[in-house]
Amino acid sequence: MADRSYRACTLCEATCGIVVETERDRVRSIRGDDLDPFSRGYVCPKAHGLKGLQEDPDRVRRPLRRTASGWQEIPWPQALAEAAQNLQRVRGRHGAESLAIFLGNPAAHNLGSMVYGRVLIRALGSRQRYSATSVDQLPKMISSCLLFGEQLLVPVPDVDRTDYLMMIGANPAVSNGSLMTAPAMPKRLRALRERGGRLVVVDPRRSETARLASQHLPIRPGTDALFLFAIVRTLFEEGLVRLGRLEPMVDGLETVRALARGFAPEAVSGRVGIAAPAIRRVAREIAQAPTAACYGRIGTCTQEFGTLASWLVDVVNVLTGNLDRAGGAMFTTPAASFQYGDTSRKSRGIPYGRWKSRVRGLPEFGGELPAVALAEEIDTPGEGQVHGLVTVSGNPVLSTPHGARLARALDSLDYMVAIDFYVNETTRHADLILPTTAPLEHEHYDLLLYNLAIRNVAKYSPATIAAAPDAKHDWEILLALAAPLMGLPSDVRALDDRLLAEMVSRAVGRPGTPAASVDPQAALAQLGAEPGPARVLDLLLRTGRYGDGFDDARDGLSLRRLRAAEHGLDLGPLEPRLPQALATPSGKIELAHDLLVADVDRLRAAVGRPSDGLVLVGRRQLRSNNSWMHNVAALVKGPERCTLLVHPADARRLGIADGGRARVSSRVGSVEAPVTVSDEIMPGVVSLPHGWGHGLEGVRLRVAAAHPGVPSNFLADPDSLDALSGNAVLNGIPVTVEPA
Ligand SMILES: Nc1nc2c(c(=O)[nH]1)N[C@H]1C(S)=C(S)[C@@H](COP(=O)(O)OP(=O)(O)OC[C@H]3O[C@@H](n4cnc5c(=O)[nH]c(N)nc54)[C@H](O)[C@@H]3O)O[C@H]1N2
Ligand SMILES: Nc1nc2c(c(=O)[nH]1)N[C@H]1C(S)=C(S)[C@@H](COP(=O)(O)OP(=O)(O)OC[C@H]3O[C@@H](n4cnc5c(=O)[nH]c(N)nc54)[C@H](O)[C@@H]3O)O[C@H]1N2
Ligand code: SF4
Ligand SMILES: [Mo]
Repeated sequence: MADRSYRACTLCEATCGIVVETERDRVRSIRGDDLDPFSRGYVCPKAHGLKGLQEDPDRVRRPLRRTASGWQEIPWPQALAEAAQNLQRVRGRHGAESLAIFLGNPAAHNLGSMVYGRVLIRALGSRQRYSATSVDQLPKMISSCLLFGEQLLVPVPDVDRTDYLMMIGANPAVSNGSLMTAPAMPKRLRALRERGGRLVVVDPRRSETARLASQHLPIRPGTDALFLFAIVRTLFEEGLVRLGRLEPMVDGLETVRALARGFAPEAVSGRVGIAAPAIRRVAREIAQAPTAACYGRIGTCTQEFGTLASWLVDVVNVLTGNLDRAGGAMFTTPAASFQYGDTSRKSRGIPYGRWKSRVRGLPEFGGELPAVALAEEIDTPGEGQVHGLVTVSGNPVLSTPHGARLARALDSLDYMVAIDFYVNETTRHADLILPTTAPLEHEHYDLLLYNLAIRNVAKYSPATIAAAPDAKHDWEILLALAAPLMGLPSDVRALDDRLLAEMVSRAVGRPGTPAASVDPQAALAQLGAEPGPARVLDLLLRTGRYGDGFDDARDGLSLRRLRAAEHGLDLGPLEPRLPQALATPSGKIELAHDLLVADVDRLRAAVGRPSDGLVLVGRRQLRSNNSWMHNVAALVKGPERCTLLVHPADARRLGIADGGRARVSSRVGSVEAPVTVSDEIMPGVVSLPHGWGHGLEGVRLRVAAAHPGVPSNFLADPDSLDALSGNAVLNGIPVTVEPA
């Protein structure tokens, strides 16, 4: 008899509900869960890939230690002891700042890492902290922090109710959405059109989303801030600014008006590649639509003016009165969150630039340094040089700029430990690989993504498959490494009890929450003795916005209630949260923070700049997931996907043909890829997907090795960044292309 388990897919941000049928702990089938109130049966082909991942013979299942003759399996107690000893040895010899950590994307999709990643970070006690954030959404987090006072207070488009959606630098028909948790985006976008709404897509490529749109505006990469400023300027010039109920909440309006003067549509149009009348038309349409939302994603972040572009997206939402109203761009009210209602944050100021990176002086944000600095911090000698590294679910050799240099730097480390279940382009450099359980083997809750969902939702996923008796979850490994670094006995259970007590004392007794009058000891007792992230989740649920406040008789959320709702809970449409949610020093929306205003000079200088020539952008593909899942046969079969997309006019000029091969070169590297000629990409722009390049020596991915592709980030230049945030430029990289 088959068992059936209902859970969320954890591969991307859409959180689709899936039904997994198993028999004796083997997956029989995976399909969309029709009864999930949020995804209603929708899944993409990657969900089924979870079966391939579960069964993958290349997946590492026991700790691997590097030896002169190759990888050697060692028992867990020995592996954890060795890791702790070596990290302490490096710290003893070179100081706390010599240890670095890189947290990759799946850490944001893993409950254990979300809860305990910060514990290992604290235990390392180093400022050398890196993550995928700075090759992704960092500019949006800074912009939200400046505008609203909180980095996770990111507005999401109210997709299901809006009349007008402008999407800039996002392709949710393929990515299934980002900083916008919304399963079944293709269906939601079609529904928007069917109810008479308009979808405008601003993208250098006629993407899969652009094909669903009312209008596609091809834009020259990296010029979104100019485009958006021209819209802002038009709104002011044509008297279209209507703050509505936001009026008393906004500070800095006149500064924005003054700044926008230099960016008339006619002045920027040549650089942006969109005609001035088209820019004006979009501005009028947004202002005049009953409701509208402007949404920018990775194309607006991973570029030279990422923070300005991210900020201007919300400036447009504010100026048109669409922020925080139904059908506009709204804030989620999550059921469980480390941030929600934490009023103590309000006075802390902007966590930006409190320290700088050692080699290049790049600013910290939220305690992290930009990923573009990691390689130089390892390979540049001197006081504070990085000698030891922990990676957690990250593959920075493929995912961050100039991967070839990073790969060399990793080899020069004194010690590296990777928490990951594959020997891939990054972990092949480790001295020790500590494998974790696979997604179906651990319980889950989207603590992060449900802060950004387009409806208020909550869903708990139980473990579907029992992990092997000697397998370890991310959280167990994180705590096992943290304890000795904190000078504590390596007793995961004791450390977890201690951490929980700290969290409880912070979470209960806060005025205005359901647990305002709860006694910490009583709360601790109710959370039980079982260590791990589940009881932390229970704490956050019960003390959160919809919580039962530790009163079983009350009609509120607890983990027990959530578990009983096995398909997940819909807690309703988004509701206005301003001004209460604002956490800025002034308590207002700070529309023109000094840091942003100062950066506008840099943008102004770009208006008259000559074109960069041919530039490279990325593209996501439905069956890929960043740099992994390429070892699942069903997801890589078929024609080669890692191809260079070239416009026919460019192909003619360059002498390259569809199906031929081309050499693409940038300041830092060169790769050779097959060519696809198509007018879906605009002239002057070429595109390569990222996350490929599995042909590197030492990678143990047998399926991926047969479809290796090329590492596009060997072309990305670590010197090219959004100066304000330090975020990498991954789109708009100047390249030359020639026949290979
Ligand atoms: N050129 C270019 N570069 C990009 C991007 C782009 O658009 N263009 N996108 C950027 C973005 S948005 C991101 S988020 C980054 C992603 O880049 P990274 O953060 O480096 O992450 P991934 O490439 O997804 O690699 C994930 C790793 O985690 C492992 N893993 C998966 N699940 C788990 C788990 O539960 N536990 C543990 N311990 N390990 C696990 C996988 O085996 C894999 O090694 O790439 C960035 N790089
Ligand atoms: N199938 C699949 N889904 C994924 C992922 C995956 O790897 N594969 N990764 C997940 C992750 S980690 C993330 S962060 C999200 C990202 O989700 P999205 O932000 O939707 O990312 P992309 O699909 O890369 O779409 C970015 C678009 O920006 C365009 N673009 C490039 N440069 C510019 C520019 O300068 N200006 C403008 N306006 N547009 C530009 C590109 O042509 C592309 O169409 O996707 C997630 N979902
Ligand atoms: S869109 Fe695909 S990968 Fe993303 S959560 Fe849904 S099924 Fe998983
Ligand atoms: Mo990402």
